[in-house]
Formats: sequence, C-alpha cells, structure tokens
Amino acid sequence: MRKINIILTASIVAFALAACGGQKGEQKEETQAQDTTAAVQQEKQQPQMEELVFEKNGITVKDPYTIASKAGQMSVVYLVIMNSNDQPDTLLSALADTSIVGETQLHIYVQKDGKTGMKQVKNIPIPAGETVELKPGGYHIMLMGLKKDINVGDTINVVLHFKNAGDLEIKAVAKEKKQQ
Ligand SMILES: [Cu+2]
Repeated sequence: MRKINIILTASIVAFALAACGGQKGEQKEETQAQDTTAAVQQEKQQPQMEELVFEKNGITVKDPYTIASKAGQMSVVYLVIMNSNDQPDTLLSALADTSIVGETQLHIYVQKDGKTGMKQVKNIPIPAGETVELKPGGYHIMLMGLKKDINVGDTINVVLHFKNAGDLEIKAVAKEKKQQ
C-alpha cells in the first residue's frame, strides 16, 4: 500500500508542476525585480566599505570592526595596521568613545595550561614597512565595561595613539558575534 501512495503523491506533484508552468514567466519577472533591488542596496553599501581605510603619517588602518555586545559586558576591536614608513612605530594606547566604553585596553591572547586567556600589554610594536593584524588569537583592543549595548551595524569611534604618527581616529563597525 505504501508504494502505491508514494506513486500517487509523485504524480500529483508532477501534475501540480505542469499546472504551474504557465506562471513561470511571471515568476521570472519577480526574480529580476528582486535582483535589481539587491544591486541597488549593494551600490549604497559600497561607499561605506571604502571608508574603512584610515591613514595618517604613513600609518594605514584597514577594516576595523567590533563585536555586538550588551551593556555591562566587554567587547573587542580588531583591525589591520600597516606601517609604510622606514621607521618603526608603536601603538601606545587606544581610546574608544567614552559614552559607550568604560575603559579601553591593549590586549593579547595567551595560551596557558591549554586554555586561552588574555593579558594587557603596554603597547603594540609596528615594525617599519610591516603589517600587524589585530585579530582573534592575537593582539586586540579590549573594550571594558560597556555603558550601552553595541548593536550590529553600530559604529564606535576609537582614537589610536601612535608614538610617531600621532593620533588616528578610526570607526569600527559592529558585527554579529559568531555562534560558538
Ligand atoms: Cu582582551
């Protein structure tokens, strides 16, 4: 009996598909309309993406981002720093918008007894002509004691204080926290 049921169901589906055939043209038009909307949205987002490069005195900061978090918790800023000078530089400190962040610290992730922890560092060296990536598992900017929620898409101003290049203000865009 089961087999017959399956065959019957299959032919009903086939019939239904055939019946829908006449509407295919309409569906195609709808899809195209959606594609156009997506393209327009992408164009609108494009300038925003280009703004995520910050430069001062031979120091370039690219793609800064933070992670959406709740008030009272911590978050982090990751970014890429390029030093095109023939002299080494040093990131001495960072200061995130104090209306959102309680304290901003420079940190590094460390492995201890098989566990990942982190500790504060005094500074982050940026060797001459080299790129230093602040990323998960490495150096990062720690945002302690959030005063407000950071939601996906929010931007946080952070001033990076370099020994030679001086102060460089960047904007970090909040991304969604990855599911663990
Ligand atoms: Cu940290």
